[in-house]
Amino acid sequence: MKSTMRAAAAATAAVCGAVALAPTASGAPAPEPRPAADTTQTIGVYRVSDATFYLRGSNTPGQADITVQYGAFIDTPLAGDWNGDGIDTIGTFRPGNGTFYLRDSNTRGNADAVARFGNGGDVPIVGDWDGNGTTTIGVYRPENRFFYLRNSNTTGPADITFAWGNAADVPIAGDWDGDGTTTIGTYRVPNQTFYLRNSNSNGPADGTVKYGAPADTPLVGNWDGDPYDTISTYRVPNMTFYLRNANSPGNADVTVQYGGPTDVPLAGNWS
Ligand SMILES: [Ca+2]
Ligand SMILES: [Ca+2]
Ligand SMILES: [Ca+2]
Ligand SMILES: [Ca+2]
Repeated sequence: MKSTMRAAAAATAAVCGAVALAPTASGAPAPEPRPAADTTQTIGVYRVSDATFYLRGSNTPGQADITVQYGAFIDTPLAGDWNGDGIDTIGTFRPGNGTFYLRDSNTRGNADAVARFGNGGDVPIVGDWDGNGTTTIGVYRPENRFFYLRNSNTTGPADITFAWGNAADVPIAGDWDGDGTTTIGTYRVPNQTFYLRNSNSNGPADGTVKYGAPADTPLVGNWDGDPYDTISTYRVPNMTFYLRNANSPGNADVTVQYGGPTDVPLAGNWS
């Protein structure tokens, strides 16, 4: 994600600053500039039947590179950079108690952050709403079509609240315009259309893209490492990801068969 790139740039700037202030008499060679962090995301799935994440390190068919049992079978899986270190890690939202359980590594263990936020019937969404490099929590409430977004992964009130979308919409989130902040969107299942908004506020869609087939699950990711998150879908009957590198109609840029029939698709920069 863009936030990853920004964090890398900040780290590089910090190194350069330290060099400028260091005494030159030491004779120590100047460190090589660090290469920009890889912001490319790859696919993964959460298998409901065994409450396990199967994460893949490339957008190609094959075995999972990382397998992590985490959460309960009733949970909704999540992925994000909860601690701002450039790596996306796993998390879940438990509908029964409206609680997020976020883990800072893609390994088994207890949640590093637990946040009570939203109601049991809410749909979780996550993003870097304030552009500071960390992914934080949010929910979409279908009953009133309101988004509730929070800028920290802690229990507390929403920092941003607004209405958007229609009753049949599935909420999504991404950095559509590459400015470093995540904003919302929806996928309208009956007409297989993405509606994208470049600010977290009420107003018209900034982009409308027809993409996918009936029964597809929408997915958002940055598959090519440019500054933009883009739309994609996962098709359950043939367990195939249809990844697109532009927020425009067209054919998938990458097609990957991966996962199983009860799986939920994910995207992340896993390692
Ligand atoms: Ca992280
Ligand atoms: Ca943030
Ligand atoms: Ca943005
Ligand atoms: Ca991209």
